[in-house]
Amino acid sequence: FKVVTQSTSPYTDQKPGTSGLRKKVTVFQQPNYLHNFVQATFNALSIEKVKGSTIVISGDGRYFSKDAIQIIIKLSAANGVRRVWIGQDGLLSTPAVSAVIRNRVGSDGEKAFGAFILTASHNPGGPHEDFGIKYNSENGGPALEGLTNKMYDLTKTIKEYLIAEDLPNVDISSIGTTSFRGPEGAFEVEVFDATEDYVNLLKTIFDFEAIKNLLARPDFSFCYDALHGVAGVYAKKIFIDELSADESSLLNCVPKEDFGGGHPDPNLTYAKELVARMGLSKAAPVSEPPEFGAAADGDADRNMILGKRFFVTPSDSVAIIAANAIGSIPYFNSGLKGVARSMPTSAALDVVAKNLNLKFFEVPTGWKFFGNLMDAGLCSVCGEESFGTGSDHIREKDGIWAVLAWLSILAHRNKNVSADSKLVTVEDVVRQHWATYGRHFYTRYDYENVDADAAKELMAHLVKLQSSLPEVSKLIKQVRPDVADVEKADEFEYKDPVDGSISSHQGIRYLFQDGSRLVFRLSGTGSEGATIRLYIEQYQSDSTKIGTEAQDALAPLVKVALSLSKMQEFTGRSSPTVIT
Ligand code: VG1
Ligand code: CO
Repeated sequence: FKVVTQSTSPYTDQKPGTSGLRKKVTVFQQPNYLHNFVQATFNALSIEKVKGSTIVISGDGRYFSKDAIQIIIKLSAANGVRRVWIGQDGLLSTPAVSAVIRNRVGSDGEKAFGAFILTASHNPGGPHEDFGIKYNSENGGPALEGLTNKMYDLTKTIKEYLIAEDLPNVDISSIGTTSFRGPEGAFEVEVFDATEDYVNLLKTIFDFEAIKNLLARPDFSFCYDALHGVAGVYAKKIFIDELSADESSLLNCVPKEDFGGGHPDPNLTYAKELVARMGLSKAAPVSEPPEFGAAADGDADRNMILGKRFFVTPSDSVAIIAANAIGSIPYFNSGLKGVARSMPTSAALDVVAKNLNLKFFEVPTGWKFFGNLMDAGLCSVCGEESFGTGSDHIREKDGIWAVLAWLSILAHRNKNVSADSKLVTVEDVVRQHWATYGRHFYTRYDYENVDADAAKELMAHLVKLQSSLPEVSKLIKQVRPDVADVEKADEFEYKDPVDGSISSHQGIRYLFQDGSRLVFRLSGTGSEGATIRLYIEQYQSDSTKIGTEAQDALAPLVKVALSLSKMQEFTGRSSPTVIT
């Protein structure tokens, strides 16, 4: 093939958000839009480093992925990449990409330098929906802000890109290697089994035999919903082939370009089928729901864990995994190096860390901040309230890992429970946890696609309010005299303990005297308008009160949050789009 230098003009909107660049497919289809971003990434990495390297390109299979993969192959070839690795059909979950970067070794001993992950995660897919691209670095984790800022700067001035225009499209549907010759020598495209590296890694972490025995119990039943995302590929391999679960336990496990028209976000609103099957839908009651249910998002890094008629909040989930890891999960048998959560995630994990005397970190929203801690050996288990849980086995959150972690805990708890006595259930595990550590009532209100200026004004109003706490307390007392006073209010800022970098404006916090918290943030993953996230949390250690319904327990704080922020006044919304 020949290398052609094409001239191009910059786009002004290519700033990566919380997790890569996410836009409508139609935006990505503009002339040179994807080309510019990929070339800017290569330039930011430095062309010397890109030359001769191995790069992974794959994603969740959403609409436009197939076209994007062929374009990125041609750009990679022209920029001197030596080898491209692609999961069969262009599919690799985000955690699998991380595993491939960290663990896959090529025929001549080489490893991957980085990856382009093609996904917009939990956002819908299709010709009129979202596409996304994210670059992951050599440690298997999302590019850090230093790199993404550099990429963004370069997209604003880009004048040309290099492309191998005459390189034929590569067949990515079958496993095998295709070789080409360019001006600088050989260029290879290797298509491999998407499950291989990832499943091998998971087998070194969990006791598959113990999980298999749990799934085989007559009193246990299981259900997994991939919401037509890429998790389906792994679910078949792991739950059916490896763990011998019944085919009928898989829902929506065929990956689709448009996720079957759904919203591939594993929460109580969007994972409707699973929620109904688990007996959590008032409109569609079922007589005998499964004991365990779980769902994933489009790129399979998120998870939702459900018991029979029972929802586990993601903030509780990470705390419970941390509290039970040792003994249940062989990978952790030598102990936990530390634990971490994102700032808006509830403090349930903090209490576990304190009790078990573990190192603890609070980082801004987005998985990239956990990576440095893990690379430095400071953190083993971490999580976010947004249905993200994971560990230092890779540098991304991991949806299937979380499911296997829960199954491991249940297997361990039921090890000595015979099939004719009562099974220890998901609900039992959670209630016992609350009884030991207290309960953090938690809810998140999302206001999606709000007018961007209105959202900014609301945030500015909340920051301004922070300058007078007596004033805030007065306002609160007018609405709910039973709510505690605000003790501290600020904008969260994080100093990375490893590299010293500072991330500011990471969310507006109101911290109450009784440990309750209100947090306000603007989403960095949307593709139009603004999304306001309101996080509400209250701690309860009184054992007679921990059984209350979350929405009832939190009602006073919700009222305070809506009134302090003047939500309806600024946004015109009387209720949120999604409550989780
Ligand atoms: C959201 C979540 C955040 C998560 C991010 C990426 O970001 O709140 O916790 O890390 O999505 O998840 P934001 O900026 O919209 O609040 V995923 O599954 O899109 O990689
Ligand atoms: Co995701």
